[in-house]
Parts: sequence; structure tokens; C-alpha cells
Amino acid sequence: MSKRKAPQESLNEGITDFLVELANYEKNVNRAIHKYNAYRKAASTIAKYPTKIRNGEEAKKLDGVGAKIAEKIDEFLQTGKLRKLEKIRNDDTSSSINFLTRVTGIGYVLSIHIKRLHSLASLIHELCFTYLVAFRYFEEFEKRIPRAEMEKMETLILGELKKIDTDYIGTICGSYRRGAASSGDIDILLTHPNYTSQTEKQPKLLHAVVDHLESIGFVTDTLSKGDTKFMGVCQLQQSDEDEEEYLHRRIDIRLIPKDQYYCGVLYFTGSDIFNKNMRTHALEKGFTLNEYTIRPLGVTGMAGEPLLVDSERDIFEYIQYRYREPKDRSE
Ligand code: DCT
Ligand code: MG
Repeated sequence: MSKRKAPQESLNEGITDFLVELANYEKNVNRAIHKYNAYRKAASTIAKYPTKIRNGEEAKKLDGVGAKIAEKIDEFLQTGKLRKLEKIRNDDTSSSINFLTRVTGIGYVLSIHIKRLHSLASLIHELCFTYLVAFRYFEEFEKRIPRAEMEKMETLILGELKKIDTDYIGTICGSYRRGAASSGDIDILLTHPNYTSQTEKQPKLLHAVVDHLESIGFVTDTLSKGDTKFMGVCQLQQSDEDEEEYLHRRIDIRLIPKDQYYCGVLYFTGSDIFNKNMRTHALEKGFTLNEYTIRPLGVTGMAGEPLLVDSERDIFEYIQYRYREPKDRSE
């Protein structure tokens, strides 16, 4: 009597599960994208394999499964677990990062901090602090921001900017700029004519804005504050017409040199898929495009000097790409 065949994905589920867990660890904790891709690829091939894998040797015949992964499969099949994973799971730092990455994306900030920090004391301080903020607002960060609230915040932020210095230029990018009905967070790009890639760094231009937004009670918490990038939390104050209190929202403010501003605005407006497609098109036309600059590629493939850019349109024109309004940039 033949037993009914189990659904395909459960045949080697133990193996695919541990491969995916390893993949996420490499991505979130080590930021090792190649390793992440390698584990993902092996997991996806094995998930499609129609029979139960008996040993590493058998798995090694599959596309994307190399000697090292085959060894892990053997260990897993023979012992029912993986020492490497046990170690990772028991390591506080990596579980914290994995957890935070899963819940809010703050793990990313954290993993950067950990690479940059020098002393254990400051590491602990950062960890606790980020944890506290993440937990405090955990539920609020999961909720999307309605467009009407985004509009209110835009008016407030741009208005306050002008009070500090009329020369500031600010743009709320991200999904909001693409006209989305709701957004996950607030992505603000900031520049000032006095600040270019040729001048010295001017962290004061960023800090003056953050401090001011804090002083009016709009920015409520800081997750990280560098010379050019602030990541934190903000909240609109309830007014007489509002029925409910506003939620706490994630806000990122980036200070960008004026000559790189429009490449930044383009990049941070997204979507990520649109960016990817536009970069591919740029490469086909012989240019390399990133969040800072657009540069022509020479015959050897070396990038030349950044081209002058004074609007988003300039970038489209350089690479002969049909201009798209932000609302048409979903892909
Ligand atoms: N971006 C990108 N590639 C990524 C991540 C981000 O090009 N891997 C760019 C495009 C969007 C911009 O950065 C802001 O990122 P998010 O805030 O994550 O995206 P969003 O489109 O604003 O979506 P959400 O409404 O969820 O904030
Ligand atoms: Mg966003």
C-alpha cells in the first residue's frame, strides 16, 4: 500500500529551515549578502527536490549545494541539529540583532553600531538604548502612517526648516513622494547651498534641525545621530480638532551635499524596484548611478568624474530614460 505523498516542501523541511535561518543570520548579523544568497539558493533548490535527501553526498549533486553545505546536511541528518546554529542562537548579540531586524528594521542600525563601536561599555549602552526605544514603540512602528498625517508632518517640518535658515532645502522622499496612501516611515533629505562635496563636513547643519525639531516636541527620541544622518522617532502634537493622539513614527533625516542632492532625492524616492531598473538602464547607457552621483563609465569600465546634476530630470536626460513623475515610479 502506498502512502500518500507528503507535500513537497515538507520532505526536506528540516534542511531548508536551517538553511534559511543561516541565510538570515548572514544577512542581518554579518551583512554578508553573498553567503545569504548562497544559503537561499541551496534552500530553494532543496525545497524543489522531489524525494527525501538521505545524505550530503546526494544533496551535493544539486545546483547551489557545495561541499560545506553538504557537510552541514550530514551533520543535521546524523545528529538532528547543527552546532553552528546552536552557537548562533545562544549568542546574545546575534539573537538581539535578528530579533530587532525582524520586528522593526532597527537591527540594521544596531549592526552598524556594533561594527563601529570600540568599547564594551558603549556597546552595552547602545544595545540597551536601542532596545528600549524599539520596545517602547514596537506596536506603533508597525502601523502605517496615513497620507493626511504625512502631509501635516511635511508642512510642519518644511515650515520649521525655514525658521532656522531660509536657505535650507528639504524634501520628504520615500513612498510619500510617490503619492502613496500610507507610508511606513518619514524619509527626509536636507541640503543647504553652503554645503557641497567640496566643502568640509557640516554636521551643524543637521544637528541644528534635529535640535530644533526636538525643542518644539516633534522629535521625541534618537536612535542614532551621526554627522550626516539622524534616525529617530517623532510625533505630531494633538490639536483641538484631533479626536485621538497621534502615534510615534520613525523618522530619518539625511544631510546631503548640494551637488549630490538630486541623486539622493531620486534614490530615496524609490521605489527600490524602480531604482534597480533605472540603475540597470544607466549601465546599459554607459553610466553608473548611485545615491550620491552619476558617473560615465570609460572603455575600461572605470567610472569617471561625477556629472553635474541640478535636478532629477538631469539624471534621466543623461541616461536617455523617459522622465517619470514620482507617482509613476513604482517600478
Ligand atoms: N531604497 C532602495 N533600496 C532599498 C531600500 C530603500 O532603493 N533596498 C530606497 C527606495 C525607497 C527609499 O529608499 C526609502 O526606503 P523605505 O522607507 O524602506 O521605502 P518606502 O518606499 O518609503 O516604503 P514605506 O512606505 O514602507 O516607508
Ligand atoms: Mg519610507
